[in-house]
Amino acid sequence: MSQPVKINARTITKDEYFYGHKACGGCGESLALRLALKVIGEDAYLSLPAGCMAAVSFIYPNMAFKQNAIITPFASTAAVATGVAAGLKALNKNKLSVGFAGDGGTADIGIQALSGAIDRGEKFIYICTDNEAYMNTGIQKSGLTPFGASTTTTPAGKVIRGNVKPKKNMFEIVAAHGIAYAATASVGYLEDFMMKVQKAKEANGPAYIHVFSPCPTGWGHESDKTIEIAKEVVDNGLWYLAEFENGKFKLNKTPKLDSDVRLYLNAQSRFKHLTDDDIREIEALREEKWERLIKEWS
Ligand SMILES: Cc1ncc(C[n+]2csc(CCOP(=O)(O)OP(=O)(O)O)c2C)c(N)n1
Ligand code: SF4
Ligand SMILES: [Mg+2]
Repeated sequence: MSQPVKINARTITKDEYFYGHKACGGCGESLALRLALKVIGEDAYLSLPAGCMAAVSFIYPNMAFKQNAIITPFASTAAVATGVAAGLKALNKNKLSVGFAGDGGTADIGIQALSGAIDRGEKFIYICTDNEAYMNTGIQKSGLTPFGASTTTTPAGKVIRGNVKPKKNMFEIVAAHGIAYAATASVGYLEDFMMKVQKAKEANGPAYIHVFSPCPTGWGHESDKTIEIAKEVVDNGLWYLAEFENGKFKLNKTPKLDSDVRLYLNAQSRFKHLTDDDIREIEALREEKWERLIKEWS
C-alpha cells in the first residue's frame, strides 16, 4: 500500500477555502482556519459559533468559506456539528463535519455540548482556536486566559495583577473522555498542526485539536510577530505540542525549560505590568506542569 503524502509547505494544496474575510492583520485564528481547511478539503460542512471567526467571515452578502458553513448558537458548536454528521450519514453523503470555536466557545460556554458530542462517539472534527480571551466582544477573560494576563475583565492594577487563575487544561479534559484522537498545536509550528488535522481527518471517531492562536489586537503585539510568538511559547514550555492517540499521551517537542520567559511575555502588552515576582510565579507554574508531563507521558 502506498504511503499517504506527507503534508508540508511543498505538498499542501494551493487552493484556498477561506479568503476575503475581515480578520485583523496577523490574526492567528484566521491562519489556523485557512491551513486546517486546506487539509480538510472541500468535502466538508463547517459549524462555528459567534466569535471572531464568525464575525469576520459571514458578512452579508459575502461568506469567506468555500465549504458550506453555518453559525451555531454559542453553546452548541459540537452539538450542531454532530447533528450535521448524523444528517450526512442519513443522506449517505461521504462528507466531514467540522466545528471551529474559540477558547470561550469551547472551554466555557460550549463545554457541555462538546462533552456530550465526544461521548456519543460520532465521527466529527472539533478545532478550538485558542487566543486566550473572548476577543470578539472586547477581550474579556475566558477559562483559557493564562495567569497574569490583563484583560478587560481582569485589568492589571496595583493590587490584582491581571488574571489570577491558571489556564484550564482543556486538552486533558477532552482526552479524559477516551476520545479517538486529540492534539495540541500552535500556529508557530504549522506543519505539525497540518499533520494533526490530517490525523483528525483519518480518526475513527471524534477528534479534537487545540491550536494556540495569537491575537495581535487582544494581546498587544505587532501583527508581524504572530508566528514568532506562537513558536516561542512552545520553545519555552508555556504551551506544548502533544497528542492523545490509542488511549496514550505523547509529547511531540521538548522545550528549553531554563529559557527566559520574558522574551515571550515582553513582546505583549497584556503582560507589561508583571513584576519579577509574577514572572517567577509563571516560571514555577511551568516547572510544576513539566515535572508532571515528563513523569506521566515520557
Ligand atoms: C450565549 C451567548 N453568550 C454570549 C455571546 C456574546 N459573544 C459573542 S462572541 C463572544 C466572544 C467569543 O470568544 P471566543 O469564543 O474566545 O472567540 P474569539 O472571539 O476570541 O475568537 C461572546 C461572548 C453570545 N453571542 N451568545
Ligand atoms: S481581534 Fe484577534 S482574533 Fe479577532 S480577528 Fe482580530 S486578531 Fe483575530
Ligand atoms: Mg477567544
